[in-house]
Amino acid sequence: MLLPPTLVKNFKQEFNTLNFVIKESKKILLFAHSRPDGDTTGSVLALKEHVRSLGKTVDIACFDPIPSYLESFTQDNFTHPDDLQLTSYDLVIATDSVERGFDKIHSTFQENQVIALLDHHPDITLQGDINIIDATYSSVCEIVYDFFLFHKIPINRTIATAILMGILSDTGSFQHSNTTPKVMEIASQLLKKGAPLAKIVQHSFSNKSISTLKLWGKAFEKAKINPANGMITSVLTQKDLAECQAGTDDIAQVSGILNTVPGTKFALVLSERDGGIIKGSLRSEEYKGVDVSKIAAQFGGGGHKLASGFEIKGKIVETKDGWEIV
Ligand SMILES: [Mn+2]
Repeated sequence: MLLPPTLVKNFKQEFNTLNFVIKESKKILLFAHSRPDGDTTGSVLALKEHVRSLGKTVDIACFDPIPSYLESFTQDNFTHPDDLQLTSYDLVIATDSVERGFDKIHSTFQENQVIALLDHHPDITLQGDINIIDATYSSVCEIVYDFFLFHKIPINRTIATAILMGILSDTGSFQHSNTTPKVMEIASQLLKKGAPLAKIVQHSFSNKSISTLKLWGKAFEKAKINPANGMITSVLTQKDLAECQAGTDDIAQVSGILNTVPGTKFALVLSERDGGIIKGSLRSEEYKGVDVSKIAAQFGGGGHKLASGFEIKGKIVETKDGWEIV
C-alpha cells in the first residue's frame, strides 16, 4: 500500500478494538441500511471480502435487496433480517445511516454480542460497543479504507471496487464539497488496485430507467425559483410516482440536480410518502454559503450542512398557481 498509515488520524483505539473482535469472532453479521445506497453497499461488501478472507462465516443483513444498479458488481446478496438468526453472530457491524433499519433490530442482540457502528452522519444517537462515527468523513467507505490502511489489510480489486463505489456515491462522483484531497488520494490508490471508475460512475449515475427519467421530468417541469432567497423547489406527489411507475428511490437525486441551476442557493424537493408523510429533501453547495441543516431543523429534521431533510405530516395539493401543503 502506497499511502502512509499515518494518514489515519482518528479512531486508532476503535480500529484496534474492531480488528481484535473480528479476529476473535467466528460468525459476523454486516448490516446495510434500508433503501441501500452505494456507500452502505460498498462498505459491507468491502468488509465482507476482508472477513471472509480470514475464514469467518459472514452474512449481510438488509431490509431491502441490493440496489439493481449495483448488482453487476458483486455475487453477494443481502438477506432480510427475519431470515437470519440474529443472536447467532459474535460481532455485528452496521454501516452508514445506522438509524435507518438497524434501530429496528438493535434491541434483539444479546450482551455477549459485540455491536460496531460505522457512520458519518451527525446526530446519531444509537450507541454500539464500538462507535466509529464522524461527520467529517466523506463516506463510511472512507472510514473502512482508513481501517484497512491502519491495519495494513491488503486491498484487492473487489475491495477497491466496493470502497470506490461508496466514495463515488457520497461525493456525487467527486462533485460535492466533501471531496477532500485525501478522498482523491484514496481514489487514486483504489484505481491502482483496479477499481473500475468509469463503470461505477456509469452504473450509479447514468444508468437511469425510463420510469426514473419520467419522474424527474415531472419534477423539473414543476420547478420554481424564488428570487428572494435563491430557493429552487419542486414537488412530487404519490400520483406522479404512480403515473411514472417510479419508486421513492427515484426521487433521491432530484434535489441535487435542481441545485445545479445557476443563480440558485439551495434546492428543496417535497415528496409525498406513505402514511400521509411529506418528505423534504434539501441540497446546497459549499460556495453558495447556505447551511440547509438549519432549514431542516426548523421542521424537526436534520442532516449535513449541504444535504439534509425533514418529514412533516400532510398532503401536497396542486393548484393552478402552484401547490399547497394541507
Ligand atoms: Mn454514506
